[in-house]
Amino acid sequence: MPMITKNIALILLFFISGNVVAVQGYVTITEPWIRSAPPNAPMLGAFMNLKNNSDKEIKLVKVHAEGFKRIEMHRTINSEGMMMMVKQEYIPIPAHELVELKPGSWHIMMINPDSVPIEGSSVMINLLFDDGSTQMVHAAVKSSKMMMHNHDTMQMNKQ
Ligand SMILES: [Cu+2]
Repeated sequence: MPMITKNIALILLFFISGNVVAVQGYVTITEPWIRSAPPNAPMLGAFMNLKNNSDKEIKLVKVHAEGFKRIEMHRTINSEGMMMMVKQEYIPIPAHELVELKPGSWHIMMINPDSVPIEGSSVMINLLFDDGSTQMVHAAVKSSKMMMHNHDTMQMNKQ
């Protein structure tokens, strides 16, 4: 019983602090979000920060969410001046490093939604890592303008 109480306390703590969404295993996930898209969009990009707190590389190997036909891991690369998305078997998170899934870089591609989630809603995403740990995050659906305030290239959108 004391163990369960402790876990509940931890969960509450992370709920209250808001920013840190999940701390289990060796990967800390923060700021999960999905870029809002038109109602007929065939796919949506999901983004988050993955911090590896361990001494070994950890790979994100599988992503699942209800209501999507298929979910892939992608990386956007510049190939002779053309930006293109390339499907990845996994997303590597080097020891002690932070990998930012963000537009134009690594991202999760959520393909063929039953219905495109509306802005302001959230989608539960399950992540499986190669150390056997799984995590669940609630990704808020937002426009990219709202979420890019940290990035220099999007400073012009700030009021
Ligand atoms: Cu993609």
